[in-house]
Amino acid sequence: MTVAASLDWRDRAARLFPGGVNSPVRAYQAVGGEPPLLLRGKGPFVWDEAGRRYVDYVGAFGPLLLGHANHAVAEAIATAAALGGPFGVTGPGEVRLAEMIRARMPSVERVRFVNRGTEAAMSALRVARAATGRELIVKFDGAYHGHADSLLVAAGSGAATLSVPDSAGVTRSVAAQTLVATYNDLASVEALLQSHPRQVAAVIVEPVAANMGVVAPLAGFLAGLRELTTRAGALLIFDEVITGFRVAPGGAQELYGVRPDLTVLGKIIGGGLPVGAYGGRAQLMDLVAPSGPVYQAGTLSGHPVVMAAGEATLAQLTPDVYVKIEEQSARLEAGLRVDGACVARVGSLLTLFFREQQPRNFSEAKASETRGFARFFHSMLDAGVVLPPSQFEAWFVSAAHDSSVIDATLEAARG
Ligand code: KE4
Repeated sequence: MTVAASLDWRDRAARLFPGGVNSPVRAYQAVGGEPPLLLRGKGPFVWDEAGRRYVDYVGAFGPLLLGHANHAVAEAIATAAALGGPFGVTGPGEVRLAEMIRARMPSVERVRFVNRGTEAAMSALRVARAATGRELIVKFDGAYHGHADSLLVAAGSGAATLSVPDSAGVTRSVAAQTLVATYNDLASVEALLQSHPRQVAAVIVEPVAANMGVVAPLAGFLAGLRELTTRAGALLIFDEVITGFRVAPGGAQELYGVRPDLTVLGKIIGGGLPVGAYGGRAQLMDLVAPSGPVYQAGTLSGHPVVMAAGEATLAQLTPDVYVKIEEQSARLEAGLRVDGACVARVGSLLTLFFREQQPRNFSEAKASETRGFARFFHSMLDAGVVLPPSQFEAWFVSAAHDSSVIDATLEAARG
């Protein structure tokens, strides 16, 4: 494609989509410059309109744990698409994928497929409110659970506080039902639960925070949340949209040995196609229509092509694949030496923070030198490595990132 042609695409996109994009992070506002026009991907690589190849650490922001255009996933999609549908009734693909999820995450006794993580998180909150008869929820400053109104709130100080909306169009009354605590700070959660006795329906947490950059749970944090919520009669919801089937075969709940009441899923279980799911204890999930009074529905939920992509993905995630991903991710972490920056990593999730110490919460993450990150981002892009365009995103290492790809990445980072 000629440069003129690619400029034409950008001009047309700018006139069609808000900010020229269909999701804000893709506009590169946090790092500046024009996003490349990427037309093809295979394994760990993507190519732009001029045929330039990049090592890709965006990985569709998490779904592509097997890399781009995985052969078995692409075949499964083509086969399922050729069979027509969806048919408006439950199909074998939904059953098979749900059984694979449950086999890996025993806490998910029942599950409902939806079409994206936002929908899954929103629905899980509805179940929690119905199950407890309570209205308030607790989330963590810097955590992202999709763009449902009640989850688009910012903390004030980051300590226990009532919230104000951080998006136009979210009403103060909706935001006021969301309380915000500080990640890795059990006291901030306890303070909220004590100051709102018998009012909190659930605490929702990214068990490994990945939307403030990667921030690991401190020892005892997740177990502490389990204890605090149980004692308060509130549900514990793990948002495993990113961590699910990535940080371990059974996600963060397996890695840290903490069993949530409800789990929110997405990304990897769709193999790169639009998907979400929420699930948990049967007694809770049987509250969902048509077996119970919690209404939730979706035209394309459980789409056979999406189910086939998810099934083909999970089927390839064998123990030795996790070992390989861990080895390569550890090599990347060990080799990344950038002045003024430190590496935070959990499994194949990694962030290079432009600060001296790994942050333990969003306030510390926000103190990173984001201009330094932007400079680094562009130096890597110029060197043929495309990173997520924000200091507050995770790099996603895939099973396709082999030693030669990691070495090329480290070479690029040395500048
Ligand atoms: P979706 O509605 O975008 O499928 O999922 C929302 C969501 C829920 N929970 C967690 C932990 C998430 O990370 C996300 C979405 N992740 C972002 C990237 N950090 C999606 C990228 C984007 O918004 O374009």
